[in-house]
Amino acid sequence: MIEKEILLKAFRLMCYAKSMAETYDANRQICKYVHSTSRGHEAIQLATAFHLKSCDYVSPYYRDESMLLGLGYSPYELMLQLLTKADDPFTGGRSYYSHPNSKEKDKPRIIHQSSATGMQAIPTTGIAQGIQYLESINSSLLLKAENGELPVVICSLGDGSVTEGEVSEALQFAVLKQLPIIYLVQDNEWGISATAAETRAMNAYEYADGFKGLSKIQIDGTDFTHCYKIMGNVINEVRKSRKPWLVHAKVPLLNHHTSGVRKDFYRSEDDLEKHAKDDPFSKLKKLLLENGISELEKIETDAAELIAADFIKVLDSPEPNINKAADYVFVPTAVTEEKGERNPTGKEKVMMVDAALFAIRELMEDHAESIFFGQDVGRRLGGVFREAATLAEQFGDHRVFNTAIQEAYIIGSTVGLSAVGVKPIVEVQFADYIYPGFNQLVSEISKSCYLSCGKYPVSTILRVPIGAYGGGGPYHSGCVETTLLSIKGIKIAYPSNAADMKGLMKAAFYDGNPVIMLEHKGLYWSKVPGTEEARSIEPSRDYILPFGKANVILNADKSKVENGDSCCIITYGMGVYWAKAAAKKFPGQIEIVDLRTLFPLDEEMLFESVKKHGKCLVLTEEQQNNSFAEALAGRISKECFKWLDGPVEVLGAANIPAIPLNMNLENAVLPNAEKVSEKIKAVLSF
Ligand SMILES: Cc1ncc(C[n+]2csc(CCOP(=O)(O)OP(=O)(O)O)c2C)c(N)n1
Repeated sequence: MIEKEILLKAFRLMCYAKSMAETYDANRQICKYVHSTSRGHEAIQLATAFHLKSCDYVSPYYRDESMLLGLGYSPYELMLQLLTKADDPFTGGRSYYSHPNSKEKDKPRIIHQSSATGMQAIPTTGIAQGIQYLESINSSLLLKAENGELPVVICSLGDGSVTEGEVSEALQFAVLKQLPIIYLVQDNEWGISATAAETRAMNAYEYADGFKGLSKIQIDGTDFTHCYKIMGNVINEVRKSRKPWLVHAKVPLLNHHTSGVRKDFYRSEDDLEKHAKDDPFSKLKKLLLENGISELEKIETDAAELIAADFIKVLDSPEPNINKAADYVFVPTAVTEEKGERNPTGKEKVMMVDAALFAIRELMEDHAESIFFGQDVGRRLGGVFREAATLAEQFGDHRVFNTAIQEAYIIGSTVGLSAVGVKPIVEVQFADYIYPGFNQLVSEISKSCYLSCGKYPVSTILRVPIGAYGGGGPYHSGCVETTLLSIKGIKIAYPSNAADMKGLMKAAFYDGNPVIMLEHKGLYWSKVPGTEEARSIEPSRDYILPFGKANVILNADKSKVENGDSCCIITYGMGVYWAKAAAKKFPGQIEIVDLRTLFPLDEEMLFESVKKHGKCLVLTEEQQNNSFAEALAGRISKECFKWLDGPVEVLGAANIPAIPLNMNLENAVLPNAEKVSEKIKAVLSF
């Protein structure tokens, strides 16, 4: 029998949840931001929370309000988020009710929680992956309970979200690697207005059969004592066995889907009655009464009084400071100055692909917490471009390994890995295949630092081989920087030579924020004619190049500048080499600025260059219309208007959906030195 104290605590917290739901409904005009309550789900949520320790990690979903109460958050704290107040301990008024994140030392950790259903499965599985790695290297970064017990991870999901593809990637990885994680699925048979019968051929418990090595159990999520016992057993088991479990808890949905989507819009009387019969609150109350526990009424009245008083207190609490609305997009980076030797004597020239490889090798030598994974980067091949060659041999398969074809997992898992202190360097094989992982970049990675008010920046490097390299065709030549730059909250480097690659890779590693390294395949080996200078002397081990520092690759003659007979070309990546080749026809007239990083962008240097020449061409490999290059040209026009002799010109690839395979067709659609020369002529004529 469970101790009376625990039963009474559960009852008190259920009273809170009930009173909170009633208060929110009675004050609909005030509780104007969309919110869901946990009514119907309280028993399984409280039972789970009660067994967690401060070394554990949990990802509650938007209906897990009772879980938060069970973890020790007060109604007052939760309501601060409901009403988006400055003191909302999770997001400072930036996100919805029951969207927590926390690093409080006396409670389980919670990474940033998004509203995108099911999308927490991959980041949360990444936590378990990180914990497993820290265990494998006996790392001091691993959080343990006071008695030395190991942490477990809980990923909480609504049943409707389990049908999403990303959940399957997470489950697949968890069973493959046998991670210490529990997927807790709360099944109320509704997904807003869609019924279980309409949307799935099997429930989560049946679905779990498809994942070999996933232990599972189905429970009545309305019976607190049952839930408490089962969750205790499962959590204990995972604490010891370090293996994945799925718990499928059946629950009713007693309140509205959300404050905005109300139950009476679409649920029948019969359905509401059926669900009401399983109210976990009434069940626990009945049990307590049957056991002669009499203080229940007082607990109920006290709870109602507390919620009413706290609600008023929250209403009176301060609003967020609007001057801080743009804080915490990034955490500050320590890398602000170029340091080390860029051209050490006695060193050989290296190819750009090797500069990347050597940078990563040095970083992994210096940092046991860093790991590198992606498709085919493991021991057997070392990357399809040999960009990871020999790393697995040197560092072992636990640090450098192949993954399945799971771009969402590769990218999204870095959220969890980074949260536990692992430093993930990951790769998608081709820029063209970043899209399956794009959701994780947008929904999770980019927003994590901002919405956790700096508690959970995602410190990771994503390597992305990019660009056309001669006959790569429609699915192996694409450029994606404009799409990526539409996301705020990530940094993007696009080096054009080996020295920059090494220095920027080091800066990316020490940045503390998510960084994407766009690595041009045509420059990797300098095989494309005219790109020999992408090879450079290998900089020293301590060489580091901060983000946001553009580089003047070619200077114009002073006399030409003074005569108004010069122009600047703002470019990056392969554009640098097209510009260089074209510039040969205009001796002394061209300044070439290599941006090196696209975000942050060295606006100061590029505006200075434009102002000096009064004439400017922005050159990109991307399809031109609506590209980053066009946006930049617009910004330059605005900032440098008074200094310009004519419009800022842009040259990019033809506006077609893909790079054709046939090399003549490819040449026809991409910029090249001749096309750049034509543009320069036009620009110089202003
Ligand atoms: C990726 C995504 N698609 C759609 C939505 C809109 N949406 C919010 S809740 C919900 C239903 C989720 O049902 P379930 O997972 O069963 O959880 P429940 O609300 O029933 O507890 C949907 C479709 C969303 N938040 N995220």
